[in-house]
Amino acid sequence: AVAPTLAPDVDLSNYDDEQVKLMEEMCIVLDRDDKPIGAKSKKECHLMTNIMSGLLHRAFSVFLFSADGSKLLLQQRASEKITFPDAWTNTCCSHPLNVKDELVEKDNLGVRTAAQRKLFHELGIEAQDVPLNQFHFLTRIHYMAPSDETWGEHEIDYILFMRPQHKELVDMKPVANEVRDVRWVTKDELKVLLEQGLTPGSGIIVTPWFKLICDKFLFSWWDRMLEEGDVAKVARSEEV
Ligand code: DMA
Ligand code: MN
Repeated sequence: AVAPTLAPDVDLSNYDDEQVKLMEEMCIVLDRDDKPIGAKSKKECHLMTNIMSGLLHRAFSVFLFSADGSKLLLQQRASEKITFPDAWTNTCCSHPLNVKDELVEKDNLGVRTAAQRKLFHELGIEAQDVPLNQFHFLTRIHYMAPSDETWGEHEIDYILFMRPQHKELVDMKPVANEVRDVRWVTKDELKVLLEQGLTPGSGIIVTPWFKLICDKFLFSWWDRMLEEGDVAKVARSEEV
């Protein structure tokens, strides 16, 4: 059973109405072995007070590539986001919710279903352009990171790659209170962005999970994807 958590009356009145409403979504609460043990609101899951007492939830991070694999789609989070506003990050991140479709564990179907839902919700990418069977699961990472004194993340994050082949760059229509900007970057352009993220005064912020994934895995996986010519092969060798 999940321990009770505090939901103190944090003042959300200065935030975007839609972002506040999304704090009512029910996330999947996990034990240390990634086993679902219950559900808590997105608000409860992202309060540092609860995170400090060990509350952990399930998440995903999508990396969407161009058809030739040379470019990765990045987003800059909207200023309206309650956690990590204005930070540059991978294509799309969010949480599978505590609903039947998104709890399915076989072949990570629940996580892939949530990823397809959020690519449309944040970036206006049509489901038919990002079919469920083209998401490739690479690995999971367990991490914790504060955003400010009140909010933060503590997740087991499922990393998904996709490289759709039907056109060079997928069509999108970013949603203003989710995404401030988007950019397709090459490996070298990404390295410059990460350097800027480390340079005080550059005005560039990079999310902690994206930085972690870049530091640990992304560039070697990206190289292998191009060598193999097939993202599925990289995924099969990486699965845990
Ligand atoms: C949460 O992403 C997931 C990770 C991996 C940090 P998010 O804050 O973008 O979630 P949402 O889009 O649901 O607000
Ligand atoms: Mn989260």
